[in-house]
Amino acid sequence: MEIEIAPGFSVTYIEGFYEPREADDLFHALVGLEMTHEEVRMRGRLYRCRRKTLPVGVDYNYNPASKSASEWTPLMLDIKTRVESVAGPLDGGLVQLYPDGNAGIGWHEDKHKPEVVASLSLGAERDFVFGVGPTNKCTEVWRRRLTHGSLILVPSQTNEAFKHRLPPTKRVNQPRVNVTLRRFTRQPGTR
Ligand SMILES: O=C(O)CCC(=O)C(=O)O
Repeated sequence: MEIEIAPGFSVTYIEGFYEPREADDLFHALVGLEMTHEEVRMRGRLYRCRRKTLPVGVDYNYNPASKSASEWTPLMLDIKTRVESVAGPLDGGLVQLYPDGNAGIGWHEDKHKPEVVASLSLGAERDFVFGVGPTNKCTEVWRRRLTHGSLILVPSQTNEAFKHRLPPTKRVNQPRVNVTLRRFTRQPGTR
């Protein structure tokens, strides 16, 4: 389903992209992966995030502290192939574990102008928000609760015109896994 998040800007949201039983299996396989806390370097300081991450396939230098990618595994290649059936060719991926509602991700746009960002949600339902304006004063324009097994496709125009975030929430005390796959217009390793 194509959804207009603001006049002229859309995303595609596919509820049940993985049906519940498959989504459960995938969630359990991914939650068992070895992931390490995400670290972000900002204004010379290193911050340790609550969420854990595992980059796969292609190095994605979105932050000076971003990690090197691991090799594709059969599990990750299966996900990539399945997501490519609706998103077209994809380069690399990032698996993220939000252990509970205290973990989130702040306002940002995806760096290096990906042509498309395909984002798969598994586990606890969390709100995903788009906003406009500078990072410290971003105004929310659209919000959607992303369900277990759903996929959201964000085209480059929407990624570049808006920031997005996953706000922390007291409502959730269960883990969520996100797999984000991207197609880049140029080598992501170049800063
Ligand atoms: O977990 C999510 O749904 C959002 C992830 C995200 O914004 C990102 O990886 O850039």
